[in-house]
Amino acid sequence: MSALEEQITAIEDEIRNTQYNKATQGHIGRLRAKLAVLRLERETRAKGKGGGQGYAVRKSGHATVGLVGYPSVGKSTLLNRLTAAESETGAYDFTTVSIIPGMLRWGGASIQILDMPGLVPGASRGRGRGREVLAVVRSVDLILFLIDPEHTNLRALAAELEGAGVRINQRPPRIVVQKVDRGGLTVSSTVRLTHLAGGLASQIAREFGLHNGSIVFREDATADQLIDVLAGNRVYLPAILAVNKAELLTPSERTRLAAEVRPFEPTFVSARNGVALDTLVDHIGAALRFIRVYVKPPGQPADRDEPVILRSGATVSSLLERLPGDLGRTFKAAQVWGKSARFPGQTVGRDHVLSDEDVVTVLVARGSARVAA
Ligand SMILES: Nc1nc2c(ncn2[C@@H]2O[C@H](COP(=O)(O)OP(=O)(O)O)[C@@H](O)[C@H]2O)c(=O)[nH]1
Ligand SMILES: [Mg+2]
Repeated sequence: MSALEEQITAIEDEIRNTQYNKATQGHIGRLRAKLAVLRLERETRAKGKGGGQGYAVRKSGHATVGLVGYPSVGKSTLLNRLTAAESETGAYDFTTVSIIPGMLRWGGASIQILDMPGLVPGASRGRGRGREVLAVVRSVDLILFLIDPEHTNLRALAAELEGAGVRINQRPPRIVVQKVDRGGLTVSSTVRLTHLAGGLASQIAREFGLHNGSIVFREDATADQLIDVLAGNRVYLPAILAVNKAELLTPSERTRLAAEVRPFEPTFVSARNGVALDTLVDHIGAALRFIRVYVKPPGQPADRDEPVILRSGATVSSLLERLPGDLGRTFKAAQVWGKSARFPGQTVGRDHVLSDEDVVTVLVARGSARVAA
């Protein structure tokens, strides 16, 4: 074991063996910060050695879903059932050694599903090509966890993702950090801090080498949340859960399993028998939060037959990227009718956030071709 690995293990052990309470919360917070810094160092070294490169997966479609689960739970079977992909299946572990994509249609949107090699404990530390798989997981739009009656340890699976900097069903902490050259460190907050009182926030910041600058808390954040912001390489992804091989479970076993995995609300499916797959696809579609936007050329009716599919939170800019022509350059303004408009036909700029079923007219600068799409 390298000296770095030894330090990491020692701190992990100490955290595990320290009872968390008011008296120890500061100590544990500092240990967690030290650990996060050492893990970042490990990442940097792994990248330098050519590890963590990730698989070359071409993203296509309106969104990408990563199928994440232990080996043999039926990920490849499910992918083959949902899409036209041909992913190898087998009754033994490690069948899927590369990442297989498949495409699914849902309400006018095409959704790419990636069958990942099964995650094994220790993946985030590099076991079983774990680092490469996790690098791909970081780039998806939605995680679909798949478990089966034999592999129900969702917590351990989630922990591997956590270790790779993925935050599941959380929003980014409302903490703003700014770094400057001199003048010391100021910590302020708009709310009372209960987890990071008494100088703990600045102690944690120092572990990350932040000695000059400011930290502003807009929520009562935990040490882990501050560490996430300081580490800076976290991704925040939505996730849903399906339980495969559900035909093997009695109703009461289902109820018990559902209670175990809360707050997830699992969809019970049988990939092999094709049971409840439509329900699962609907859950995937809903979780991706698509919106439909209709383009209306000036002076003409909107094209209601072919909406442009975007993700919730998309702006006029995201729409421009999806339309033919060089609208990013020639764009002047847009007019919007629908839920996102304050009044019908409101004139907006590129940063305007669109809503489902908005109608949009794109206006281009004089001299360029007038009309969008
Ligand atoms: N009983 C049962 N077995 C299934 C189901 N789906 C897949 N399997 C079996 O589980 C084994 C592993 O499937 P595979 O798709 O290769 O799993 P992966 O390693 O997660 O990709 C195979 O023998 C499948 O036939 C299911 O719904 N019910
Ligand atoms: Mg497989």
